[in-house]
Amino acid sequence: MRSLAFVVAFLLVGVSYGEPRKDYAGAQVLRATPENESQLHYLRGLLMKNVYDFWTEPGAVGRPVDILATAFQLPVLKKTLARLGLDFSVHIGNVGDLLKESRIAQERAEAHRQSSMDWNSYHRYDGIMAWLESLATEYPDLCSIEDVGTSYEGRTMKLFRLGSGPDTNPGIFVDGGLHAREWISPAVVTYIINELVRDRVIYSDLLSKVNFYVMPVINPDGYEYSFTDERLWRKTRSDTDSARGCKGVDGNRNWAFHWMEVGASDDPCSNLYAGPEAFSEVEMRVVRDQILRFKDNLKAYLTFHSYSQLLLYPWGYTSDLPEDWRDLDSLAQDAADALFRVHHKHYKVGSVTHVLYEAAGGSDDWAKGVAGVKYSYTLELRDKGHYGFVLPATEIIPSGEETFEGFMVVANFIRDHYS
Ligand code: 0X9
Ligand code: ZN
Repeated sequence: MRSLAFVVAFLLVGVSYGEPRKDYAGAQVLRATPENESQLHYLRGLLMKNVYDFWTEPGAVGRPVDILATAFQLPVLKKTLARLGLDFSVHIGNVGDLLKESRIAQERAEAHRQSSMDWNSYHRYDGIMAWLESLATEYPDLCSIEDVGTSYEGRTMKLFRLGSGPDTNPGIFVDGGLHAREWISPAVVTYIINELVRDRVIYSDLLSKVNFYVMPVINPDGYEYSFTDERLWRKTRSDTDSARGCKGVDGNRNWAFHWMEVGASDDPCSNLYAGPEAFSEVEMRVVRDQILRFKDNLKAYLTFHSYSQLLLYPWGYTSDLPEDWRDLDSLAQDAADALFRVHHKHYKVGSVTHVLYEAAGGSDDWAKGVAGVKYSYTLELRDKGHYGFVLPATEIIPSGEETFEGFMVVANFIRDHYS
C-alpha cells in the first residue's frame, strides 16, 4: 500500500529526466555576510558541495551571499550558519509563495496581452524570435535576421542585426538569456532593440554609424525549461554522464579562456558545472562563432545577466586587471551614472573579481581575451535580491528605461571614437 502511494505521489509530482522537481513551499532565501576568511572559506566549501542553490556566490569578506534552502533544508542551514557565527537574515520569506504569485501575474498578463510583443510580461522563446522576424520584415533597410545555429534540443538560434550602414562600421555585440532563470535579461535586451527601432529617426545617426549584433536568448532550451518545468533553472539542458541524471552545463563557465581554472565545478549536478570540455555546449559555440565572424569590427560586447545591479568588466579568472582597465572603468562609470539618473538605481562598477568573485570560463573574459573585443562587459540587472530572479514583470519597463540610457552611453561612445 505504501509503495503504491509512493508511486502515485511520484507520478503526481512529475519527474523529469531523473531529477525530482523541487518543492519550494516554505523555501527561503537567506542572506549571510562572511566577516572573516574562515567563514568565507566555509561558504565556498558549502557552495561546492552542491546541496543549496546559491543565488549569489561567496566572493570576499563583507560581500553578502544569498542562499536558497527548501523548507526541509532550512533548519540544518540555519543551524550551520549560526554555529559558524555567521549572521544571516531571511531575505525572501517564502519562495514558494513568490513563485506562485509571479506565475499568476504572468498568466494574467498573458491573458490580457494586446499585441504579440510587449514589456508587461515575460515572453517565451518562440514569441521573441517571431517578433524579431517581424521587425526584419517591416524594416528591411535597418534590420535583418539570420538562422545561425540549432540548440541542443533543436531550437533555431537567430542573429538579429540592426544598423543602416556598411558591415565595416564599428560593431557592438549584445547577448542575453545565457542563464535561463534570469528572465529580466532577454526582456531588457528586447526592450533596447525596440527603442532603437521605434525611434529609428531620432537614432538615425547612431544607426548609420554603428552596427548592433543581438542574440537576446542564447540558452533557448534552458529558458524554455524555466517556463515549463523549473522556474529556477540556470544551465543549458544537455545530457551529461551524470549517474544521478543531472543535466546541463553552466554556459558562463564553458568558454575556452582559462577554462575550469577557478570558480567552476566538474560536477554535472552543480549549477556551476563547466562542462566536460570548453565549448562543450552547442549554444555557446554558436555565439562564439558569431562573435568571431564580426570580431574585426566589434568594439564592445555586452552580456546581460541578473541580479545585483553591477557593471562588470574582465577579468573573471584572475584578480589581475587588463592593462586598459581604466578605459573600461571610465566608460562603465559614465554608463552607470546615466542609468542612475533615470530611476536612481545604483549600479556598482568594477572588475568581476574585485566586485563579485573569481570565476573562469565566462563569455566576457573570452570576448576580450580571445576575440579581442576591447569593451567587454557583463551587466547584472535588477534587483539587489528583494525578488532576485523572480523579478516582477512590472519592473521590466523601468529596468529597460534605465538600462537603455546606460547602453546609449556605450553606443554613442563607440560611434564617437570608432566611426
Ligand atoms: O557567475 C556568473 O556567471 C555571473 N553572475 S550570475 O549571477 N548572473 O550567474 C557573473 C559573470 C561574471 N563574469 C565572469 N565570471 N567571467
Ligand atoms: Zn547570469
